[in-house]
Amino acid sequence: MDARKIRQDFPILRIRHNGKQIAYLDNAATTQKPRSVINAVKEYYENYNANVHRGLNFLSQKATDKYEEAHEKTARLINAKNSAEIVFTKNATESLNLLAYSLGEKISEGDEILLTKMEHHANLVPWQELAKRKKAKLVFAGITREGKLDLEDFALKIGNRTKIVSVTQASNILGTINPVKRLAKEAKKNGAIFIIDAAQSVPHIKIDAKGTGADFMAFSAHKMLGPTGIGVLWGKEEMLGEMPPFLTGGDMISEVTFEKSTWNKLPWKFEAGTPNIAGAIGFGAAIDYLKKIGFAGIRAQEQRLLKYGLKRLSEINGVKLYGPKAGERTGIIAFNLNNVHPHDVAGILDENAVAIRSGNHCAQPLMNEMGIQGVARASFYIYNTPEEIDRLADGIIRAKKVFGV
Ligand code: 7TS
Repeated sequence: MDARKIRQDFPILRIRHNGKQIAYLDNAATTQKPRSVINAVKEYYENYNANVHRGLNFLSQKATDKYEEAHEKTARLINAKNSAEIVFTKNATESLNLLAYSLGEKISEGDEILLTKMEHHANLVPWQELAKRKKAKLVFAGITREGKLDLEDFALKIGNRTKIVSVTQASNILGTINPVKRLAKEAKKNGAIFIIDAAQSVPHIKIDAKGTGADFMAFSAHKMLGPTGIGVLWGKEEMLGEMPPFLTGGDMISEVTFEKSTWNKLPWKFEAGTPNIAGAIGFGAAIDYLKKIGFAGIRAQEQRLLKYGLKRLSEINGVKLYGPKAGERTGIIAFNLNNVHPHDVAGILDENAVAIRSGNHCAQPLMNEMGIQGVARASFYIYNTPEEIDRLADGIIRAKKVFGV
């Protein structure tokens, strides 16, 4: 894998800010798009824009074929049984909301929903709302001082009242990779539904949906080179088949009378209204691009960057790093610099065209648990280079001088 060559496929990486070339290190928020993805979207709008599943005209047929092909590519990417198991949503957040709504039927007063203390708000707030509606209880597995999931606590918190377990596969702050296969086994032993928030894992590691033992998985295309506005819910066919739809209206029905309706087959039952056709087609092109590189190469490259980044940043006096050691995490480095607010660190880096993110990263309870207000976060992807990490380190050293710490 040659990051320098890969960079040439990403037009945006040429742009300059304050006279300096951009070093984009905010990939956990969203990734940049290669020309093949941009062109696939453009091609659709220029050559076969039409609605899907609606017209017999040749444009609609081509759009439908490409839209359905994107479902198939996604199914193959994560090793789903078939494309009936792939529901396109707006993003991981919508996928998780769909589950919290649609699985709500199975929840009664006193039931427990088990999450972890490292969840993104997207895998917390929908469950809070469900718990409120059904008078169910939210339970949280803790984290260790190293920033790993406390497996003993997880085992203690799961029991015969647990109906749903929903866990992030990779933390968006600590980078921690959770042993989802093992957690799924424990959930199943207790008769619970097991859900994976895979927003930070599918873009970075080879995923085997069938093999994990999970029932559902949620992720977003925009964190893996695809367009914004397109997300995925994978679910076991028999589970999705039993569940009521989340949104209702056009395309998700089989037959409609004035009195009642019946539902379309999977996955269309869960895709009401005109979907994000361009987004899905762009996502298909993103999957092709990632597969050509291969996930073994992607992971190895990210680990090289991570190790180099951890080394460089640990050499700077006053930098505190969070999260487990390399090998047990993805290419994310969360850090703080003495008493400097993370927004101020990010501001100094931005002056030098080094783009990171700062704040609570939509995981405010985790920040509270760690006893901090926020962190600065650099996150890597296939086009990043060690030179960009040097610029990150130089920027932090400059921030030290500016703030006199
Ligand atoms: N789950 C995790 C673990 C995430 O990191 C995110 C987004 C989501 C769910 C929600 O994804 P969305 O596409 O529906 O918004 N995380 C981040 C982040 O860390 N910085 O910006 C967005």
